Amino acid sequence: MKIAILSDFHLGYERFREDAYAQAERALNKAADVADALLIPGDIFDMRAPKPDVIAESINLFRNLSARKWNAHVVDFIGEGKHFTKVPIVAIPGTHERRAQDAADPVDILGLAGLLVDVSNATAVISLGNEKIAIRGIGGIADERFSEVVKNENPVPIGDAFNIFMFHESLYEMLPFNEQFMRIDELPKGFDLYVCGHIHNSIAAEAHGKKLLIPGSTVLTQLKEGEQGKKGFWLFDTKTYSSEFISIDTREFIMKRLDLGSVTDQTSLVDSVKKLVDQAIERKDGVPIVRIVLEGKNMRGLDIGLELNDIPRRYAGRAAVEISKLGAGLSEGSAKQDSQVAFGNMSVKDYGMGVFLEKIRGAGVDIGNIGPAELLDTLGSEPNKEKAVKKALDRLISD
Ligand SMILES: [Mn+2]
Repeated sequence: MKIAILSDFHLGYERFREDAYAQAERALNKAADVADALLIPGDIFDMRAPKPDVIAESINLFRNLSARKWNAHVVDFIGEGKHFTKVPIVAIPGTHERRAQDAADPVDILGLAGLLVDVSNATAVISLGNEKIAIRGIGGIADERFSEVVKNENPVPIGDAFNIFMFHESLYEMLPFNEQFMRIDELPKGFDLYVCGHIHNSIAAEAHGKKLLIPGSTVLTQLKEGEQGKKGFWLFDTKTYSSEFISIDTREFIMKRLDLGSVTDQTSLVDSVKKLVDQAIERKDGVPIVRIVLEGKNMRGLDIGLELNDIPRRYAGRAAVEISKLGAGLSEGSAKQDSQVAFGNMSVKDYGMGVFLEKIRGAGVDIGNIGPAELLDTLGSEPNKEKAVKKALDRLISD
């Protein structure tokens, strides 16, 4: 059976809203052309409560896919929930869609509408001819809880099928900056293939001697150096145990660095930035995204703000220019500005989580097994403040 693995569409992502939709559609259609089944390991949506027009977009996408002729079908479903379609499109919610336990997330909505099969805490069996594949999923959860959930759930392969474990988490081997991230060898054993979302560049690795495939996102979200690579999906063939990365057309992203130490005055700063942007967009189609990172010490006290702010406007229609001053010595040691610069490169959610963790640590509270992310989620799951606090306390005590 040929299986396409595609992930992290981030539908509704404000910054590149049209790209998110167009590139997801391109990837899904191309995947449906060549594969018998589609696996989507999370972050179909960019948020846990997408606006109705984003939900409408997603329904359009998946209804068109469902209307195609599929030879493979979902024939069995074991575990939490139900399946409402036989169309072989199987997904889990990611961290962006994650809500408190028992609350419906937007992937649930697509599952209930019969547009895909949601396998968070379940196994779906897909059959084609006399071949069966079984996909066991665990939806995206807080990183610090994943090892524990895997231990408790103890996902096991089923007999008489090619078994796939699908999840959406940070893995320490790929993101070695948090000790709490899952190690690859902690993944459940005995599966024939491991499929993971969450990480936004495509990776082929190994877990327990089997392939671990991470497709990466179909849209740019972080503007990091690693995102300059091609976007697309993995096509895996169970017959030959081989995989191939199939790329899609996407808006181009080019990142360039400028050493402030080499810049002598205001005019040469502006000229240098423009020169880098011009080089980046030379012979490029469409409107590429260009990020210029200013590095090194600003020894001459150049006023970086004003004149550079005008550059993105000058390139309107030709390039989406972002000039990042992170680590560029703007603050020259001022702690207040440092924290603002750091915040500038962080999502509001991550920043909020940092503040929340700091407060918890400061209060000397042991929150046990529940994990700060789950706790924050529970607190945010109720519009009524008193109810939210009661719910969070209940969880703390029961955990
Ligand atoms: Mn993602």
